Amino acid sequence: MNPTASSPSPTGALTLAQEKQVAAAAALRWVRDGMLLGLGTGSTSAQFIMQLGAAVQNGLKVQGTATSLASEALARQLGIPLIAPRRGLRFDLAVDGADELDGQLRLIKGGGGALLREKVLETASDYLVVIGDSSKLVPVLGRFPLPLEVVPFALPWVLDAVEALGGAPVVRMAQPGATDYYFSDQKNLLVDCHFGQILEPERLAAQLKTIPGIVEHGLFLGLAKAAIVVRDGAALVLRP
Ligand code: ABF
Repeated sequence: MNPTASSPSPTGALTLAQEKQVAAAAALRWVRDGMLLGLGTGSTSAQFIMQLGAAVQNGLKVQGTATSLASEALARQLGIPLIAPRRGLRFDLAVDGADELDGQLRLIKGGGGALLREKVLETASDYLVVIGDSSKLVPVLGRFPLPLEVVPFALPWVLDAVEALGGAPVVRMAQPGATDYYFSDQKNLLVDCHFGQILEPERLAAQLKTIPGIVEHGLFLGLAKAAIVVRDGAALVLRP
């Protein structure tokens, strides 16, 4: 599980919550008047959306589309003009969090349950910048279980197929210890897959794409153009 926001960051300089604020503020400096923005999901993205909302109140002229109903509600509440998906819509900049990122900016995303809309929207973006606290950068992906979005009907066969690939699949529940399933904004299930170290993310991604019923997986490969991660209280910009 991701460390809680109030726990001290691995570096000790700032709390994780403070690190998220620093990363979000650094990303905000990349936003220009007139931009069409992809708005991410999760607590770090929420920091960015809140800071963006303040900038909009101060006259910044942007529009956005959110990667989840939760982010959409937050953006609307803050007065950020929203645009609905339409043919030909592309985003100048998408800002989103991640559960893990490696040195090649390969990502695991989906811990927040929004991986499908995130991947759709970020594929339609000219520039994805990932923002994260100091717990996100890892040498090898896989400490965080890989989320899959799965059509409910297909669940038994998807679980079998993931195990055949060497993963230990766990269906996400609405709450820890609950008896009812978590459902995505699209009313699909989320399956968190423990593969251990993922040494060949591209190969695993290709294998997962062959399994019918998996709507999308949480490996984001070749999408992020940059990442802003916080280390020792400072925002570092990483590029592949
Ligand atoms: C979202 O950001 C998800 O893909 C990912 O799970 C989440 C990370 O959450 P947080 O920023 O709260 O650590 O985009």
